[in-house]
Amino acid sequence: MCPDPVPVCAALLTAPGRGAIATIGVRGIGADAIVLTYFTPRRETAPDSLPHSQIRFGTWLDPRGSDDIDSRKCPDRVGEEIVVCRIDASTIEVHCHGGDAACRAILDDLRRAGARIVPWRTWLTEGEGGSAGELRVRLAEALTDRTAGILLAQCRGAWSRDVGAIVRHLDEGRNESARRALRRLGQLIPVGRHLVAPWRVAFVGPPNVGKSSLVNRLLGHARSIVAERPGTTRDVVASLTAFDGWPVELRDTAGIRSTEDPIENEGVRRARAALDDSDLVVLVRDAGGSELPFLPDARAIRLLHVRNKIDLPASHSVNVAPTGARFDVRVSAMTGEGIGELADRIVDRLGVIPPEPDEGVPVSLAQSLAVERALDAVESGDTRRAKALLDAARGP
Ligand SMILES: Nc1nc2c(ncn2[C@@H]2O[C@H](COP(=O)(O)OP(=O)(O)OP(=O)(O)O)[C@@H](O)[C@H]2O)c(=O)[nH]1
Ligand SMILES: [Mg+2]
Repeated sequence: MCPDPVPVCAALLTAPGRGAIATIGVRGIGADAIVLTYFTPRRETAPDSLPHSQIRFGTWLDPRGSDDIDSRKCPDRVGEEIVVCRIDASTIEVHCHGGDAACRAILDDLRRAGARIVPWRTWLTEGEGGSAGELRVRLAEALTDRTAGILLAQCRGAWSRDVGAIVRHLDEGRNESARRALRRLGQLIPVGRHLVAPWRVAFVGPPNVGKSSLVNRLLGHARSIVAERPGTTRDVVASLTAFDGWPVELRDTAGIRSTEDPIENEGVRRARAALDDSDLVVLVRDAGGSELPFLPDARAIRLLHVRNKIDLPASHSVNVAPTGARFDVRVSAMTGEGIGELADRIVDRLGVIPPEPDEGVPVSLAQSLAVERALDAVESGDTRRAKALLDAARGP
């Protein structure tokens, strides 16, 4: 028989799928009672509570097939061997075997006992509350060690400390210092936006210039099909990688040309759409001298002009990019020459400004808006509004 429903929630905290162990969190008033309904510790424990800051090894008995909780004492029933750990007054972790079956069985038992089963994101946001909970979710979603380090600094209070310092500047009339610090936070908005979402970099150009070969080289594996004949790539092929610890989605696109082929035409349409929808466009040309039927507007899009196939002698004099400027990078996807420089130039052109260690960074849209609006307010002399905006976005 299950106890009456209680305000307890439970969540699978480790990623679903195969693994040696998995962790299930149980939190709320009555979490002990629910866990002890199924869990029999090897060592004697008080009947209705688990000891603080200690772990207990024991057995989770599956009570299915019986309404009688005391049937767990039956010697012929086999349970799951688990470790239970009380984290704080209201939170318990159950460490069980990994894989779907064991986790599902335990979560089913918890649900039957009245626990609300929630996704791990909800577990984090409800547990920490407000912006601290959102930060914990972002930390779990960080795409690289570098971006995780920046998020960890925010979890430890870098953002709220730095914003608090700006509010103090304003309180004490140091408006110039506040303005400088807000400008710095403003510079860090793009980085904050790309801690859990990658920068998008599209490789665009005429057919056959080696766009797919370049993307494959940068990725280090043959993600896109490469062929001698033009018109090979038809779709936008997106792949996630990192340059210098910054997450980057490389988008290989169809060569842009006029064609009667409806499938290739759709590829060209998608390539043109990728132009508008990317943080940077790498415009690739080769020694053949073929050009795009149009030139992207360099005022609207960040562009990097790349000359590929420098291992081949140029049949035309292709030494300058269509803008008249020199190519930004000269590479050979075939030999690998210039590929390291290409990765560096992509990061430069994206305009990534790395924060100092332990520096505050706005990581959410609300924080970025607060920085921009507070800066506007300071510049127009409305320090009261600036303080209100920053206080609201400061978090714990
Ligand atoms: N010599 C030489 N050949 C290259 C280089 N890069 C690519 N190629 C060759 O150029 C041809 C076209 O390469 P792809 O990478 O498929 O070119 P693409 O721009 O993706 O072509 P589409 O998908 O048709 O637009 C293939 O035969 C490649 O092997 C290079 O740096 N040097
Ligand atoms: Mg291609």
